[in-house]
Amino acid sequence: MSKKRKTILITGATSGIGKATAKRFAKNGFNLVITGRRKERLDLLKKELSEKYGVDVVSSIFDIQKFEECERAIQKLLSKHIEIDILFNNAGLASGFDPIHEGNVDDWEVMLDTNVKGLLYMTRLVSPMMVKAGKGHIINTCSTAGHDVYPNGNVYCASKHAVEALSRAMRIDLHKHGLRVSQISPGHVEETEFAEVRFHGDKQRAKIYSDFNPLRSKDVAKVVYFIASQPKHVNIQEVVLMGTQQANSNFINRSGRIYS
Ligand code: 8X3
Repeated sequence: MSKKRKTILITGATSGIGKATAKRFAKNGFNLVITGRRKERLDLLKKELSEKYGVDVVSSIFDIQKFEECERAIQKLLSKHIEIDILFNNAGLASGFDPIHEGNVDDWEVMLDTNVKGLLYMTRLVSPMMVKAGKGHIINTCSTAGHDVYPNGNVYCASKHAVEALSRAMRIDLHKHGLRVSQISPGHVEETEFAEVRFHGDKQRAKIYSDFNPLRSKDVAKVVYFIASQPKHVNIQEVVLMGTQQANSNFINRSGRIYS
């Protein structure tokens, strides 16, 4: 990898916010490490971005829910002398939408393993290099669900509340080593697989954005880039962003798509 460019590692880069962020950073001359489970998608993105923007793109395929796989992936990067300047802990999902007394335990496991433990694994593996270098930036994808709760959101909201706590706690532990820790908390974002995954592939139920105008992935990516491109003495700790028609998790103006 060329030395002058900075490198961002993006988890969950195969779709939605992760993919849009990969595009935004590549366009701005960053080298990328894009990670996820779906090889074909990562290969396509790698080809597209390296050809279009002339940046180095490494794809790393692993399951973030498994510490050993994360560890192996990071060791491989280290063996190639790839230094990570920014870790974008973005991989996350909502699975299921049931009241707590009817919740599916498998859904709970996958959300907690991905949204909380996956973020922890990647942070534990990447942050020591940043501490050693005395610099680095960790940006966590939280959610408005890290601040609010809503009916049937129970475990997803809990997992994002954990991310919110971890971002604050990580900042306390890492600021004295010169690291920045930031968090983005988007509300509803379309052009992602979020709703479809939440409703287990039920496309009808997943149509939750048709009567209002939500954020797009690229709106969020723009904010991630803004956070990452501040001067070294500035750390934007958190950005909470929602579409204009959304006031919080529970109040959305669903009177049609205004501002389209
Ligand atoms: C996504 C936003 O409101 O569906 O994190 O939880 S919400």
